[in-house]
Amino acid sequence: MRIDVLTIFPEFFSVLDVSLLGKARQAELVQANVHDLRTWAAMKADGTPDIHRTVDDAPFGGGAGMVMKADVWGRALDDVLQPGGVLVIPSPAGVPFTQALAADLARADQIAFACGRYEGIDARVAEHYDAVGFRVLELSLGDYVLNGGEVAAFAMIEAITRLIPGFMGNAESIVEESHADGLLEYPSYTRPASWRGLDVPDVLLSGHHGKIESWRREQQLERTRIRRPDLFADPREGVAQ
Ligand code: JQB
Repeated sequence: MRIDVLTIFPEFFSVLDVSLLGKARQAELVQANVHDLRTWAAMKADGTPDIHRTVDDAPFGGGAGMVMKADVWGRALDDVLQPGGVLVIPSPAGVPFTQALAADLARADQIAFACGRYEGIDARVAEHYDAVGFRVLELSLGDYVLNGGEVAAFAMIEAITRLIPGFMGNAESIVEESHADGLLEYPSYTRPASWRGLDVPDVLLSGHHGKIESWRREQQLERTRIRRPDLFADPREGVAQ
């Protein structure tokens, strides 16, 4: 898989090298390229030089803040997007990013992340790349407001790359974890069996695999019911298969 990140803060992604993605990169399962959007802001839409490398302008219709310019994004994405590539635009107004989408995107040949700032990217950018045949996804990391797309893109990259076939040694550890079956994880414990007066549940020390399995399922159901009633209503919501 090839990942391209376009951002006015390329230095933010230096931590990609030391994160889990570092391993996938070493195994040559992922090629990650981080681009400074201002590379494509050296000239204005009319072809004259822009010494300020401007990436934003005032919104049509008025209002607070600035909007990222379509012409700058267009030049950048024309250079970076490969045929068949997926364009992901993190946005607080996007559809929710889920485990199902992560699993889907783990099969892509290329994902280009367009990280906006200010009040976001001129809406015609998504519209254009959709119109010319690319898969364009405006995705939200969650229902809270960030200052830009970078943190969201980073989280999505981690969620996607760890699902690339061959990335983790142990396929079971992915199947068993949170959200793989639409329920929250059961609680986990390790030694010591007693700590600060708190004991590990007896069943886990019993060696009775059937009882352990049903206890864990019970814990998953109870946790999900209490903490995530939205998932409990339809446990397979947001899950691939
Ligand atoms: C600019 C972003 C997010 C990208 C995701 C999430 O665009 C805005 N609109 C209102 C308030 C703040 C912004 C700032 N902003 C680009 C941009 C926010 C993504 C974002 C996001 N994905 N919250 N915020 N879950």
